[in-house]
Amino acid sequence: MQLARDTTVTITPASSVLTLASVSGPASLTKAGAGILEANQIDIAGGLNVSAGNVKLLDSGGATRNAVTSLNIAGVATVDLASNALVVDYTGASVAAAVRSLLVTGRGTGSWNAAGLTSSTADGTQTALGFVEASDLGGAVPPVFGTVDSTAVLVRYTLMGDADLNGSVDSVDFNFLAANFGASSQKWLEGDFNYDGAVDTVDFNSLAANFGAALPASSFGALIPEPTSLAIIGLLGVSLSRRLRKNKASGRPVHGMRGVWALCPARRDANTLVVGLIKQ
Ligand SMILES: [Ca+2]
Ligand SMILES: [Ca+2]
Ligand SMILES: [Ca+2]
Repeated sequence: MQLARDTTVTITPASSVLTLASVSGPASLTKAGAGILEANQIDIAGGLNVSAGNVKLLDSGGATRNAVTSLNIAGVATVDLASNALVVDYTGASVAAAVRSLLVTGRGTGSWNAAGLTSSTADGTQTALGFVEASDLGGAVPPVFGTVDSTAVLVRYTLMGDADLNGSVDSVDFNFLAANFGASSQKWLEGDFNYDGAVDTVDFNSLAANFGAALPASSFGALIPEPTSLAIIGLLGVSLSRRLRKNKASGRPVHGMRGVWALCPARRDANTLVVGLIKQ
């Protein structure tokens, strides 16, 4: 559906479903009514406003890029991103905090099945929706988001622990988490994968469980197997060990590391520290 001008689509009653291949054009889309609007893709140079009901982006065998210039979801309404990606290409003041608030409500109690910006594909254990301010990625915007300017908020379905939203969980993600460990009021990029603001052992365990795994490039089959738990422990242990030694040698505090020590019941060396965290 090509939008030539701002358009309101009303779907009612709640059991009604309107399925569109794609929605594009230089205009805003408002979805009203308690029914469901399904689409393979929404890529518009305008806002997406959902005053009621559900807008669902369909799974299509790979992460589809969707784009809007603003996103408004009423309290009882839902945008279901499923396994896809969304660019909120705003102008002016950042909308990152507002998008995060929509994700917090969409996550609900952890199952990603509540009103707001949510994902019926995410399970909240292995997968979730992550978000990031594009400018915080330092130019390393994952290809799934296409070309974006510095004023854009990026959201995608991905693995828990994938801080930089590139679809895999590795040492880059771990370093984001480690640098902020023990801090509060943090965001996904900084290692808060369960949206409580804190970067702690819950987030660490999510990352550790997916360490070495990647989203399938073009299918939704089994995730690429991760290495053994022992390998995860060893790798993370080495990384933390280096940080701690650096801290000790310089005499200067490394941000976040105090929290790691405080949480560890057995801290004779760095490897013991990490094993202790994983076992919590
Ligand atoms: Ca922009
Ligand atoms: Ca990553
Ligand atoms: Ca957290």
